[in-house]
Amino acid sequence: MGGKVSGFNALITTPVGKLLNDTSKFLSYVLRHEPQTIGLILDGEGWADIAALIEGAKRAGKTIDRDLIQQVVNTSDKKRFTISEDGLRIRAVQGHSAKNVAITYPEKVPPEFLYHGTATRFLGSILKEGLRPGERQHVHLSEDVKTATAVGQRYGKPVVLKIEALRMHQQGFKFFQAENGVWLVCGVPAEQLRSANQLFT
Ligand code: HQG
Repeated sequence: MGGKVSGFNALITTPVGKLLNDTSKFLSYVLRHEPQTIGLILDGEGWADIAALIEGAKRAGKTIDRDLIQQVVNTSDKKRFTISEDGLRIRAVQGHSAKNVAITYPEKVPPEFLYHGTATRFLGSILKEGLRPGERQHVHLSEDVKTATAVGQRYGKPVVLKIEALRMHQQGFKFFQAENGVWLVCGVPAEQLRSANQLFT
């Protein structure tokens, strides 16, 4: 899907902003989705060796170094990446589609409501089938309407669904929260969405 490669909201009009944005997209691609395209291996928790990442990028014709990686990590608007304490490894904190990655997220009790931003053109299907993770491993939910609207905007005219998260949790659904605050759930059944009956456009 179009949102598979993630952007970066820095000042992309400046050369430095553009470099950071391009590198962020590249890191999202290899650390979430297609590590094998540069011969990189992610472990089950999503970690990649930074030296191997730099080498793999070089072989693919992309010059990146530790400083640039660190800058992207520090300035990522959504805090997409983390570097390990020993400084040797990096991972994307959520959003994976790579099949061998299954990050152990802390299970948490969600707030009463969470929000999912999507495009109006997906609504018919979503209200029929519920929210599905698609190519990713989880459905992503936000704590506020503003963030969810920005997420939905990536695919067209945004619409935000209000999810009765606490009620779902009480019914046995497991909720997780990634380090960057994004809430994750395996899916949201259509009944939950219809009963909440709350749309923000
Ligand atoms: C939609 C960004 C039809 C779903 C964001 C979404 C997020 C359905 C799209 C993160 C459906 C999947 C994830 C159904 C779900 N029928 N469409 N039954 N169920 N959909 O990109 O949540 O910038 O995989 O509504 O901030 O948009 O990458 O998920 O529109 O946290 O760091 O299918 O990506 O972060 O799209 O975004 P995505 P998402 P980054």
